[in-house]
Amino acid sequence: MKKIALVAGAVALTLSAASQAHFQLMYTPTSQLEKPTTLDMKLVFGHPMENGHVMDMGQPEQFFVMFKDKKSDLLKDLKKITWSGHDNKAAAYQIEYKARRNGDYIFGLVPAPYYEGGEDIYIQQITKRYINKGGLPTGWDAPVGLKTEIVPKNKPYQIFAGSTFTGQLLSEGKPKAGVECEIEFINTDIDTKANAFGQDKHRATPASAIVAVTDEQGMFTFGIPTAGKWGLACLGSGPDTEFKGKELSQDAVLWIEAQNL
Ligand SMILES: [Cu+2]
Repeated sequence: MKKIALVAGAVALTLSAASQAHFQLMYTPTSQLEKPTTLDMKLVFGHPMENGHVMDMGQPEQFFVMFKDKKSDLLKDLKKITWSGHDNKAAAYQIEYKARRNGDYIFGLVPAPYYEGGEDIYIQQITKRYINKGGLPTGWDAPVGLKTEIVPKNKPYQIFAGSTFTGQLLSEGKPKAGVECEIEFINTDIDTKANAFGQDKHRATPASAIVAVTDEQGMFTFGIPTAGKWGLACLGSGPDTEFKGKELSQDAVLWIEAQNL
C-alpha cells in the first residue's frame, strides 16, 4: 500500500515539475486601502498554483514605487527574509511601506536573474503590483517605463470574479505581439507573520498551464473565474536574451486582485 502511494507520488512530482510555472510574487493581503496603512509586502519566487518549491532570490536590481509620476527608490528599505514553501525554504525579501495619500501606488521589481538548472537558463521576472488608497485613480493605466511590462487595461486592484482582465504587453515601450502569457493564482494560504505558504491547496491545480497569447497590439484578455490573487507572466518578452553566456528569459509579470461582487 505504502509502495503504491510512493510510486504515484513520484509520477505526480514528474508531471507537476513539467507543468508548473515560475512566478515572482509581490504579496500583500489587500490591494485597496481605506486609511493610511503600513503595507507589509513580501517578495517571493515560487510556483503559486502548484504550491511547489520556492527559489532563492538574489539581491534585486531595482525596487521602487511610482506615485503620481514620482518614482521612489525602495531598494534600501528591502529586508532579507527566509520564506518557507511547501517543502523547502528560500531567500526572499520584505518591505514595510507607509501609504498615506490617496491614489495609485505602483510597485516595480527587477529581480536578479535566477539560474534555473533544470532548463540551463536564467529567468528574470520584472514584476508589478498595484495598491490603491481611497478609491482615487492616479495613473494605474500608464506604463512605468520598465524594460518589459504588462500595462493593465482594467483596474488591477479591483477586478470582479466572473469578469475579464485585459492587459497590453510592452517591450521597451512598444507592443509585443505573439508572446505566451501564463496565468496562475495563489493557491494556498499565506502566513505573513511566519513568512510561509500553507501546506494545503485551495483548489486542484489545473492539468496544464493557463495561457493567453498577445495579439498584434500586444493585447490579451483573460476571464477571471474566482476571487483571489492572480498573476500574469508573459514569457521572454523583454529585450535582454542573454546573461552570463546563457539564455535569459526576461519576463513581464503583473499581479491583479479579483474579488467577489
Ligand atoms: Cu522553479
